[in-house]
Amino acid sequence: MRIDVITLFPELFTAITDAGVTGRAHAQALWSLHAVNPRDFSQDIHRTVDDRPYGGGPGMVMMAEPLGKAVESIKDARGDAPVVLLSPIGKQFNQTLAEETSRSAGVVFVCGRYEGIDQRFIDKYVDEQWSLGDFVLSGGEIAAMAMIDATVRLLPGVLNHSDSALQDSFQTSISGLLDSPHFTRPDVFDNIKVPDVLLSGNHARIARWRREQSLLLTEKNRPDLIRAARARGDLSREDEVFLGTLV
Ligand code: 4HQ
Repeated sequence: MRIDVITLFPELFTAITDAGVTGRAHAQALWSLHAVNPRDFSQDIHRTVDDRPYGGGPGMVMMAEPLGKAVESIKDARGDAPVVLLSPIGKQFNQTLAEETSRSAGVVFVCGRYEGIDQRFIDKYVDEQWSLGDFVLSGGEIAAMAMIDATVRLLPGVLNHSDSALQDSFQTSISGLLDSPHFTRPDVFDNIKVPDVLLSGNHARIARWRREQSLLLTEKNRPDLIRAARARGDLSREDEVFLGTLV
């Protein structure tokens, strides 16, 4: 997978190219990152990329021309990958969008800074707008990195244990329930013992216990996800009995 980013801060992306699961996958060439700095396409000696807003008001606005030239510079390399602007007005990113992106050839992320971006750039070049959530960031870079991380770990061959992506919280393809709690050695910590069932060696009982913990945790923290799982037909009669929906 090829990911392009248009950013004034390309060095920030070493957080995902040089560390952890995404770093290992990058070293294995399972994905590549191509950062383009709009400052390199500025027209003046000061390498200006922002200016004061027409009509007045606080802060600065990113100029259309350096951003447009940055996108034009990757026109041939990006193929038909969509140009995605990180913005709180966009579609909220979620696991389904991460899955769809992981099945695509790539994305061009445009990371804004300052108060905003000249609307003429957005109208001419941007195909979609995606949001990390309902909060205000100082730049699109952290949002883009979160989305790239969620996407890259779904690529074939990235996770060493083939099941771990499927078991994670929010992985909609298994059940859309939250993950059950995890424990490792020692078996007693701060006078608290690991649940006996996990030491029993009885894999059917362990699987049922984990399912019930998922149901409990999801009912407590995200009852909306229980309703969605029920609507999809993902809850068994046994699950419903456990939740107390049935006798
Ligand atoms: N932005 N999800 C970048 C965000 C944001 C979000 C506001 C986009 C600031 C400079 N991006 N500008 N939420 O808050 O993606």
